[in-house]
Amino acid sequence: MKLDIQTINALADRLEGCQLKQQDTTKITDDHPEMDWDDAYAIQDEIRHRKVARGLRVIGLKAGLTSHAKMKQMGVTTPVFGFMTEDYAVPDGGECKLSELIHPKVEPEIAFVTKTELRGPGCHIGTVLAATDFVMPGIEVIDSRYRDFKFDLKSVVADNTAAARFVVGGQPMDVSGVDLRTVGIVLEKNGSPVAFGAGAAVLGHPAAAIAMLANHLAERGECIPAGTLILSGGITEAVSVQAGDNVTLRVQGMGSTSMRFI
Ligand code: 0L1
Ligand code: MG
Repeated sequence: MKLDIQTINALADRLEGCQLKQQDTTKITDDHPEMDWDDAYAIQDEIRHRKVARGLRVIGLKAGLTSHAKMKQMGVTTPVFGFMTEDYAVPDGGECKLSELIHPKVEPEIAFVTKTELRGPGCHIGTVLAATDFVMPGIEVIDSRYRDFKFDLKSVVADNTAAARFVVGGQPMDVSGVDLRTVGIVLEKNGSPVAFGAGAAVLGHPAAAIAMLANHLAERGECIPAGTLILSGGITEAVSVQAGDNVTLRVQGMGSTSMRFI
């Protein structure tokens, strides 16, 4: 690690402060170019500790930047991992308040729920499918705390991968009933299709993103516990939203989930 604990704490305060006050900031590597990956995840960990200390439960994990469309959109090459607390969950068909966010965008994703613990190293698509209880449609609302979404990978890891809100719903499906590579998705805004894709856009198979997450956690001595909800990453580019927008994700064979921005 290159940063001392006082700097890690100050950066966690800065980033979480931006989230809580709906303010943006410049990317933190501008001020700390020496920052390494351990520093970036340590800042994210500090943000998680602050939320848990305020009584919020961590209710899910996420992989981000897992599709070539997203990587190209953001000019990066590697997936990143983050967490979601209970206040990020929007009920299916419910409302998402723009006044609590900076400049949100939505991403169509496949959500996994595990039935057994997943512990790396060495996790692969097979171990992930064996440990999966069901999959279902999920929309992630990302809200980078960085001005104009200008960041690099370490800055986005420190910012908990822009996690902000999510909704899951539709028809939960056993993984034996679906080929997650070829499953089709349509993201609609106000009834009009705005993005299309198939599961394979995520690292060739969405379960590969979950395997990468498990192997990443293993390097930190952690695992994915049974019963964990995990968003596997945007299948398409992220789509901007405004007040009044209704966003629906339809996934082949799994129904739909939606939210409305107010
Ligand atoms: O979920 C994700 O793909 C993370 C995205 C983080 C970068 C962004 O703000 O688009
Ligand atoms: Mg995402």
